[in-house]
Amino acid sequence: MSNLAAKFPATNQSLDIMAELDRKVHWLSAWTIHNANHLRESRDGLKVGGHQASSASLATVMSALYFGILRPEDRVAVKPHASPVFHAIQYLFGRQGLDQLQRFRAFGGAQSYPSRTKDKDDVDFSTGSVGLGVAITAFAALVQDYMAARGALPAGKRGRMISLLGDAELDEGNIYECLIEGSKHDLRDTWWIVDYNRQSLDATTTDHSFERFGDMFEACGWKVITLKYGRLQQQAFAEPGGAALEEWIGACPNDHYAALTFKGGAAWRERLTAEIGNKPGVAALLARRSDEDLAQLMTNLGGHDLDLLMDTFGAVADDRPHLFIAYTIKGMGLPFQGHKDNHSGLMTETQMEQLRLSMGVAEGREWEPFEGLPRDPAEYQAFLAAAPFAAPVNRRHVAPKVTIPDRDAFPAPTGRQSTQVAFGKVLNDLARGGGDLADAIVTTSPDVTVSTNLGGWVNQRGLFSRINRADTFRDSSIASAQKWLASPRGQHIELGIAENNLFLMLAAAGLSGPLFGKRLLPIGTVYDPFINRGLDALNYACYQDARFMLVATPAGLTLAPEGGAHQSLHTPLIGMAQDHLAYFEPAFVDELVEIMRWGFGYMQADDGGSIYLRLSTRPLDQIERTLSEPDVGQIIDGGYWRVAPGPDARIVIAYCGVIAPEALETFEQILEDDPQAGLLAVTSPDRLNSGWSQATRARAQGLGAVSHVERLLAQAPRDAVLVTMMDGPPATLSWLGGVHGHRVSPLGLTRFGQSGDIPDLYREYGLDADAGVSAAAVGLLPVDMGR
Ligand SMILES: Cc1ncc(C[n+]2csc(CCOP(=O)(O)OP(=O)(O)O)c2C)c(N)n1
Ligand SMILES: [Mg+2]
Repeated sequence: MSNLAAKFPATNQSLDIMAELDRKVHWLSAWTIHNANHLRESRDGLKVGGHQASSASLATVMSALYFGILRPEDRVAVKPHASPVFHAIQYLFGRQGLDQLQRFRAFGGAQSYPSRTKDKDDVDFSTGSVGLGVAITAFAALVQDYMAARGALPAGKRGRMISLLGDAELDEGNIYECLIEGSKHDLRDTWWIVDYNRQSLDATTTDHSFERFGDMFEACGWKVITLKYGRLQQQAFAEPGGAALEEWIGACPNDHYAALTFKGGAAWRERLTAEIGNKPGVAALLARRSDEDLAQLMTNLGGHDLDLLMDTFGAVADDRPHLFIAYTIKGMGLPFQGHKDNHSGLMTETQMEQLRLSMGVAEGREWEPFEGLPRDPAEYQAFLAAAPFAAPVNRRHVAPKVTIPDRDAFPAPTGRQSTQVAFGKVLNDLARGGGDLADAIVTTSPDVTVSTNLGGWVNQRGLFSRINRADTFRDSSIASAQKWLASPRGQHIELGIAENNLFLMLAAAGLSGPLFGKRLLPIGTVYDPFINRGLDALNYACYQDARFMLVATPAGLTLAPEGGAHQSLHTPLIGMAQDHLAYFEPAFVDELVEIMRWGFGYMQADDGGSIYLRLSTRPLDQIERTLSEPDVGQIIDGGYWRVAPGPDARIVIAYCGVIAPEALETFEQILEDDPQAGLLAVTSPDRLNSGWSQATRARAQGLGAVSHVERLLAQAPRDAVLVTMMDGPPATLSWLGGVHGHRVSPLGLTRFGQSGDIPDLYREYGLDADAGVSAAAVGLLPVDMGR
């Protein structure tokens, strides 16, 4: 028996208390938005916003969940624009401060959309970009299975991963990508609860496509439960004339239903009388109700019926994924309920005043948690304290760190190598060597596992599946370099070709520490150009501070014969611009190995982040060298001088990544004219650039700070020309000129690529040594002579 049942054995009593608290949730969420828009001082004249209608739509569903159904191990992604409801509920639980509510949407206050990183109450998943918060719950359920298979979850502590979503969110394609992936992995413990108010942002949705949605989910193994009619309606349907009413509601177009909801009781009566008033029993059924009662009856949809919601959620006894379609009314109980324009609508001061009076809230006591409710506050407090969700359980774990083995565990491959192959070898070595780090790594890839060189790792660590799956080819003695054996012990999660899913998988696995108490170090591989396909999901993963290593390979024009559709041009700028993601593009494998080793630590550091490695299939002759500790420090900080410029240098070549041989060739040719020229290797334009910004900010605050790039470029005489070379946008490096005011001749890609071999393509796109030398020569010319 739950605490709640033990303490409040009379179900009716607890339901009544819950219904009263639900009223309070409605009130507080509306009031919080009102306060932000109408009462708080505005300094910039901007509309603050907040979604009173969207909040009212989902409030009762959320009350049912949080006050009765949820357990601490359950995790919830809340519909973004129901954030005020979430904060109100947390406030009633005593887990959200009044100050935060009063500063809703203000700096330092409760966030407009639930945010794991910015909100002070306990947000499980950030939401905001619709659709992504839905799908991440499925991936979190998969991660939970992965944890359970390793015995990393305490017995009986598997939670349900729950998404509360708007119906228009179901138009987002990433949901169906996730649905398909989920069915491949025998998804379980996932609930998606649709706030089916048949309104999106712009208008009322006109069709009844939900019958189709149900079919789609059922085809993917989900149980679909529709909560269409509330108990009042169900009772009315049982009265004489009720069948006609039910039939009428079933056939009523969404927009008509919404418009009548807005107009209210008299309009319902007029319409129902006109359309079914002559059917047996209907006139009497209507006559037995006042206009107000009739309006209440017609808006008593399943998603607003606490009793029904409790029964429905409470009755789920299995772990099948569940889709609940909860019929609701957008703006339920508010003056603009049902109005097609209510998405951004705000109640006026007068309307709010009326709501206050109807809620029994005394003026000046609007924020009082239990104001206007019939019972003693202590009774509500006791009820809330006894709710299963309120159990004093730590919901945000601080997982122990995984020890990174010393350098011996990371032997840099020797000989002619590409960074992509070397990446595969590093993982292969880790898999073979074993240990905590290897055990904490989980890899994932959207159907490019083999072609991104994860094969060796998978051969040793296997694929993850809740049930053992044989490797049929191996069992049939058919030769293959690749084992494809799946088991609960496997450490690679194979995904279909859907890059959104890759990033959501990385997001979920990258939150395993705080969510499940054990740290995973997820590594995802993808073809670099297809980062674009999942870019919003990547941003979403970073936004909530999930930690992962993204290995994007192959990249750039250098992928020569594969042609323009596979050559990524602009991803370096994504890497530079993306917050919480450190982008590296090493040329040599010893650099790569050091970056990976450091990266596993960075992924775990409190002030760390995720890693993006942009790699290549082009084999390069490696530099014979042993890196010292300071060398490694410079590689991690973003660059180092391969040849430092002399005091009279006129040219400096700065390159990043796989273009290293052409940069060296350019440099060697220039040496003939400029024996003091310099050669700068950039391993991370992102780290150099962000270090510079940080130092600039620190200096503005009066702190002494010099960034790595400033120190590096201080060695180049001020009138030297920087020739920057990059298999990517010239802008990735051309900003280097701004650091100390060097002139820059930037080389890089500004046009789509095409098939060819490297010499042809580098010549065509101006990335060969000839182009480098010309760029240097042009850079040296005075401005009025063609520069
Ligand atoms: C990816 C994305 N596109 C657009 C938006 C802007 N937007 C916010 S809410 C919304 C419609 C929401 O409708 P629904 O999901 O039905 O929620 P309701 O408010 O009706 O509960 C849109 C288009 C967004 N937040 N994310
Ligand atoms: Mg909607």
